[in-house]
Amino acid sequence: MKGRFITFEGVEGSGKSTNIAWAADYLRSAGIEVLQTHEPGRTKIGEELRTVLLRTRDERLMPMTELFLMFASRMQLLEEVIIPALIRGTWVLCDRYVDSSIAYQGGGRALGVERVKTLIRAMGDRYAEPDLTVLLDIPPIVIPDRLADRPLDRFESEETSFFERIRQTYLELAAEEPRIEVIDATLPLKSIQEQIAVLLDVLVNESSNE
Ligand code: Z5A
Repeated sequence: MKGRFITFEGVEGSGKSTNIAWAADYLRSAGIEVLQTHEPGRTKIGEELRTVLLRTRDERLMPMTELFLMFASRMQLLEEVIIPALIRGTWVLCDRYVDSSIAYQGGGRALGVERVKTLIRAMGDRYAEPDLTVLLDIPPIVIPDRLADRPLDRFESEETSFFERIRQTYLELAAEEPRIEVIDATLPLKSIQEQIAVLLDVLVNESSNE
C-alpha cells in the first residue's frame, strides 16, 4: 500500500469530525492526496446498515447483531473505498475503525475485547492496519454539552456508565498499541491541532524519505 491510513477515535462529541476535517486540509496543503471517510456508512450498502444501526426503534438491536453489522459496513468500505485508495497512493483519514468495535461492542456492550479481536483476525488479508490512530479522549461528563444542539441517536441516548466503559477500553487499548496516540480533547482546538500536526509531520517526513 502506497498511501497512509490514519484513523480517528473517541466517544461522541470528542471532536473527531472537527479534527479529521482539519487534518485533511493540513495534509492537502502539504500536497498530499487525501480521502476522508467515516464508519459506519459511506458506501450505499454501508449507509443502509448505518440507518439500521443508529435509528432508535421499539425492537432491541442485539449486541451481537450490532457487532456483525458494524463489521459488514466496514468490509464494504474497505473493499470498495479504503484499500483501492491506499493502493493508488491516496492517504485515507477514517472517522472510526476497528477500535470503535473494540471499545463500543467489546467494552460498552460488554461482549469482550477478545471476541472483537477474533473478528478482526477473521478479516485476514482484507484488514488494513492503520499507520496512526488519534484517540481524542474526553470524560463522558463533557458529552452532553458537546451534543447539546442536535437530536440524539440510539448510541447517544445511552447512560453515562456505557461511555465510561468505552473510554476505559479505549485507554487500555492505547496502552497496548503503539500506533494509538492519546490526545486530551478537553483542550482548546488550537492545542489539539498542534499535537495532531506533530503526529502527521512524522508520517509526511517518513513517506517523503521513502
Ligand atoms: N460505532 C460502534 O458502536 N462501533 C463501531 O465499530 C463503529 C461505530 C464504527 C456512529 O456515530 C456511532 O456508531 C457511534 C459509535 C458507533 N456512536 N454514536 N453516536 P456518528 O458517526 O453519528 O457519530 P460519532 O462518530 O459518535 O461522532 P459525533 O457525535 O459526530 O462526534 P465527533 O465527530 O467526535 O465530534 P464533533 O462533531 O467534531 O464535535 C462535537 C461538538 O463539539 C461540535 O460542536 C464541536 O465544535 C465541539 N468541539 C469539538 N472539539 C472541541 C473542543 N476541543 N473544545 C470545545 N468544543 C469542541
